Amino acid sequence: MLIISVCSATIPLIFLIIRDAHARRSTVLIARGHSAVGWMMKIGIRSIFALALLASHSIQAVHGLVGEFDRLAVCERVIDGDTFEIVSGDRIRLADIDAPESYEEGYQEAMDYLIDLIYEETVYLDIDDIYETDIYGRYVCVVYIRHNSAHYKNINEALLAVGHAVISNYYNEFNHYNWILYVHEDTIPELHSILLLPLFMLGTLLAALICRKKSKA
Ligand SMILES: [Ca+2]
Ligand SMILES: [Ca+2]
Ligand SMILES: [Ca+2]
Repeated sequence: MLIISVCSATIPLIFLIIRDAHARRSTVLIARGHSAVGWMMKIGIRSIFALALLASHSIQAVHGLVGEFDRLAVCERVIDGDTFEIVSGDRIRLADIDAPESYEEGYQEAMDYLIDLIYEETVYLDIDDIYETDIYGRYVCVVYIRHNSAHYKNINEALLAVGHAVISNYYNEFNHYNWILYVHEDTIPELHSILLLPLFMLGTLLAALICRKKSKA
């Protein structure tokens, strides 16, 4: 997801730079009275890029608020109340929470609760975009499951809500103050990103074609 965000922000930027270099040449032509239409096109293309940049930054701002789905997986084994394994063998550590260890009170209850929620279920993983894994190589995630036709359930928040885990905040992309137990699917920005990416590609391609056509003229 981070890659998509970076691309969405940088592709329009790169073309802005290319476009600017091209525009300097056009300005010389305009000054010589060669192209009045060129100046109009220059303004139009710049507007498109400005909108694209604005949209890409909006997506990134939204990411920080409500989360995203970086990966789909199936839970194969629950290790304790805050750690589980997916079918690929990767381990998932629930971000910013802590459930009791095997020698602590409440260990079994927390683990049983997590088993009830996710064992052999499809899980939607929002992986930490900053570090991705912790020092043990476990993916640090906020985990979601399908709750109903319109909502996902935030598992990290669910464990907190029933008291099987406590906040243990680390530096990562997540802020537990923003978590809500049931997230409406329309607020998951991944869906918007999927729609927006082809628009960026189309806009970029269009601009490249216009630049090329004008260069030939
Ligand atoms: Ca723990
Ligand atoms: Ca993420
Ligand atoms: Ca955090």
